[in-house]
Amino acid sequence: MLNEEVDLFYKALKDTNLLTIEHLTKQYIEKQLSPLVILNEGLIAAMERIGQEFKAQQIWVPEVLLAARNMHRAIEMLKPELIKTKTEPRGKFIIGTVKGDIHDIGKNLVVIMMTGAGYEVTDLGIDVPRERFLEAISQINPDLVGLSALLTTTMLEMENIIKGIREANPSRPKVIIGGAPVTQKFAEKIGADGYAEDAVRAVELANRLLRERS
Ligand code: B12
Repeated sequence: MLNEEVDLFYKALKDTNLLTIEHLTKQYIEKQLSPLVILNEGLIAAMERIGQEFKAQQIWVPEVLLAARNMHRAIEMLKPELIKTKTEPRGKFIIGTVKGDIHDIGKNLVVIMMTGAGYEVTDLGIDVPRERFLEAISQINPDLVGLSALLTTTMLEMENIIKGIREANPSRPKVIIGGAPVTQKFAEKIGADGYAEDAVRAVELANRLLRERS
């Protein structure tokens, strides 16, 4: 996508009028552009700029909240396109954003892509404590669990949750983690089975882990 096109998404994310992002997203869907290109090269690239401005204290939480609201709307519009590829049931997946953290745009994208790839997904939402993960795991018996965190402080909670999961059952479920501050190295350090940097790679990782298991 051209720089000027990313500008359009950036401006639409900052617009208080929801119609702006709706019109733009609709226009790009009608152009028959791949929904993943609209998402990654348009919306996520524009959101990254907003993150940088936030970091540099050029904008504040209300503006980021506005961008998040607009991003949610655009993702809702892309959702039918993103999950079109639905295939045979692959396995059960539980996901949540860990305790203390309310960021959910990335997690919701992982939910959409995993659903599209045929996983039966249970979304525990945001600010999810370790006990809630453990309770859901014992009720649902998933093949995979996903933990999301966007803050350097809350990513530490992931280790605590993984310890609880392993204490209950050392071999099942597989645990995958993600979120902007998370790395492969961190995943290895805290005993996760895998890390993925985006929602498409999350599906590839999940498929690989389940193949290796069987
Ligand atoms: C939007 C946003 C918000 C919104 C969130 C709205 C919402 N509903 O999510 C609001 C305004 C609420 C917010 C609040 C705060 N935020 Co904020 N926020 C952001 C921002 C700008 C974008 C995040 C985002 O949605 N990115 C787009 C998505 C698509 O990307 P993603 O989340 O990384 O997800 C992808 C991958 O990481 C991966 N993935 C994600 N989860 C998972 C899970 C699994 C299992 C896998 C495999 C993969 C995976 O796949 C996703 C899709 O491709 C970031 C900046 C940034 N660069 O991340 C700051 C940022 C995360 N926020 C930050 C901060 C500091 C805060 C606040 C503390 C601010 C404050 N003073 O109150 C609060 C924290 C509130 C809390 N307790 O959680 C800092 C964190 C700094 C740090 N080092 O910890 C950041 C980095 C901004 C900055 N540069 O300073 N924020």
